[in-house]
Amino acid sequence: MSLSTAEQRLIPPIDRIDLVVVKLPFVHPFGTSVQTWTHKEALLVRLESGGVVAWGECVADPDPFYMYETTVTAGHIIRDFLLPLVEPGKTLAEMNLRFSHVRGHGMAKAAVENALLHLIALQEQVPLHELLGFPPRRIPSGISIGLKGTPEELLVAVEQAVAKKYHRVKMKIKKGKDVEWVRRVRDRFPNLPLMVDANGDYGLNDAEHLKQLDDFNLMMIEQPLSYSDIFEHSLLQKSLRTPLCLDESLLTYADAMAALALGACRIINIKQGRVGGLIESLRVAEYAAARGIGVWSGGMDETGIGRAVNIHLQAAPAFNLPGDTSETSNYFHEDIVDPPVTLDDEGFIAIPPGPGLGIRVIPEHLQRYTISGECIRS
Ligand code: OSB
Ligand code: MG
Repeated sequence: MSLSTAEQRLIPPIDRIDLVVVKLPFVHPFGTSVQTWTHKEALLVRLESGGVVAWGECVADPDPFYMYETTVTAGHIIRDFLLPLVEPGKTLAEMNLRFSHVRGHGMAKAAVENALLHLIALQEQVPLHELLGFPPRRIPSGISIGLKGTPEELLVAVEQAVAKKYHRVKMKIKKGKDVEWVRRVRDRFPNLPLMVDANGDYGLNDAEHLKQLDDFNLMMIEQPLSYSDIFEHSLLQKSLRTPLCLDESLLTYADAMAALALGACRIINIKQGRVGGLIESLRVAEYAAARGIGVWSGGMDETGIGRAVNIHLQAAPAFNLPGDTSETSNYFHEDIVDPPVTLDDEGFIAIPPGPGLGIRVIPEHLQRYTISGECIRS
């Protein structure tokens, strides 16, 4: 399998490692049932090797409201437990085996793995998707629209997304902002590929209420029940026609196996950071896709570094549904990388060409949005 080629790559000697935290204001607040974020704060891993500089973005938020990891816990785990396991001359497969000694903390692991894969791709002068084993393809776009104050505001946002030709639109829901809000969008856009994401706001005792969503021909309902549940989703799925999609509940390959075996979902959202990196994501994606499960790449409102990683990952054919990768302008007035992500006139995203991620970190922008920096090794 092509995947093994990336796993068998050797870790290069590393001259310098920095952990940098950036904080960028969002164009508009991003509301979910668990938190409203006004900024993207992200921990970046910077590697320097033989004059080549590579980056990995940790997808953890500064708070533990989506997932238990935070930028601070990720810094701690990376500095004190993961980097000591990164040994030049060993393969990435060996590194991942060592990383498995650290329980959980997939976002921290992914940040290190992403940076190393970026470094290796740059040194070999190949695009990341090629290092992972996949030829380029146009990536169908999707957008995640946060909770709004009124249904009218939501309709404006959906209208803008439709005009951009996004291949599917996801709207966040929570108790009190669900069935009627979906009805409003559906009435206005009867044929739009539409889905909802509850970020775990409901319980199994809301099953009758959620059943009403079956009337709207939704592509899926993402994570209706608890972030830590798989079993109850399998009960809920039996009572709904609409496919369920798991996000928060799937932290590992074993979680995905359990979810599929129980029939807890028909679709999975893979956030490469949540499952511990690109190599692990491809294992999970290929496992699920081979069993007829819909697979797509989620997002964490990443800066241009993490966004580029998600785009390269989606070159893999196992990602068989449009994901949550939307245009840079949907998040930031100004990003830390060039070029920004844009859609073509058919709503596709081109994989940025060139070695590595195909993007350039803009030093002045990086400096403008950096809130802390720490050199770990030099
Ligand atoms: O549940 O998918 C989610 C963003 C932050 C935390 C959780 C989620 C999201 C998104 C946005 O839905 C995805 C994106 O646009 O990157
Ligand atoms: Mg989600």
